[in-house]
Amino acid sequence: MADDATILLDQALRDLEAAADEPAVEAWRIAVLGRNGSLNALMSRIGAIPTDERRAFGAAANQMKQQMEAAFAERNEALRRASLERETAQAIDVTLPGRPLAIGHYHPTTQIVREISGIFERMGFSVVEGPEVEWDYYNFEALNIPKDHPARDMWDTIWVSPEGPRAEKPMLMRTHTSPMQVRVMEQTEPPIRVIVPGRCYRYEATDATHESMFYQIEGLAVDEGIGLADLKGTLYEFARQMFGEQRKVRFRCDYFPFVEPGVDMSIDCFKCDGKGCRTCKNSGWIEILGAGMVHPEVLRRAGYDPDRYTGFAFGMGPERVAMLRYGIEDIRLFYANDLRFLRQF
Ligand code: YSA
Repeated sequence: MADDATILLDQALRDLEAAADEPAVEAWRIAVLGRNGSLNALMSRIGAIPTDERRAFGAAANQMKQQMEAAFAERNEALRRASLERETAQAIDVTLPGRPLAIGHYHPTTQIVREISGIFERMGFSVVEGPEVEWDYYNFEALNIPKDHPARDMWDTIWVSPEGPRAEKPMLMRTHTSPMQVRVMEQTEPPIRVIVPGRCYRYEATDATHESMFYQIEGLAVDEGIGLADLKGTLYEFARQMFGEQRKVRFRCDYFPFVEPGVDMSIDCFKCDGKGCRTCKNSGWIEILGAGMVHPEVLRRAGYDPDRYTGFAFGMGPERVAMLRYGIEDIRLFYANDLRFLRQF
């Protein structure tokens, strides 16, 4: 009987050692320690033992049971720990180098708008912003462009009001930043020196230098005694800081109903050095802004006395400035969301 017990214990401990996972250990528990298990089967044979040996047998069997239960608990714990270690090892490999974070940067337009704004800020201009959805009044009327005036054709307008320009109070996506000239003058007394960066929208057939959504930076200076020389001096200084001394600058007469006289300013084409190419439409020049002396009628509408105050204004295309600065051949690249292009800046 005692031999049977020793054999049972040895065998059971070997089986437990061989149980490779938690279900196998549980099966072992049922087979050995369970109600119908081998330990109980051994105990049930106590009746066949001589009375004087029963006490010793009972004590030995109990000790054996405790030994098996302890071995079971230990094996269970060892398996649980091993499986936890396996899972942890799969989830985190602390020796792996970290994944590099993708670090973004400002869009090239934002970069150039900030750079241009910085140049004018150093010349004493402050930066203001205005609404992209605008009233017809500020975009056209207050700028000396009444309804049905042919000059409206210069700006291919995207209307917000469903009836278009025939609405009672027509609303549109601003076609330029010039409406902010009027808004600023309505709210401020001279002297004024502001620049207004922001998006503009035109119903435009796009090409290498025209987008339907693009930026402009408006400039406005109003004070007593401001003349065309101040306009040219300011813009020359801007061109010198932005493009360097060697770049050629061209002023020509131009027409805008809200200035008198009006000019536009071009820079010689970076691509062909002024010889003529696709980017400059064979002209050798890339126009970057329209400008002029603020029309007396615009000053009067804004509540200023045009006999006392004069001013200059300009509207610049920062994408065109960036094209000249970085040698970008097509403005449509700016908003095509191609990271191969954007990552270069
Ligand atoms: C004129 C006189 C002033 O006293 C003040 C402002 C102006 C500019 C006027 N408001 C205007 O919008 N003129 S413009 O139509 O010739 O545009 C000015 C500049 O914006 C252009 O020189 C160009 O650089 C840019 N631009 C115009 N249309 C564009 C564009 N850039 C990209 N895509 C377009 N579709």
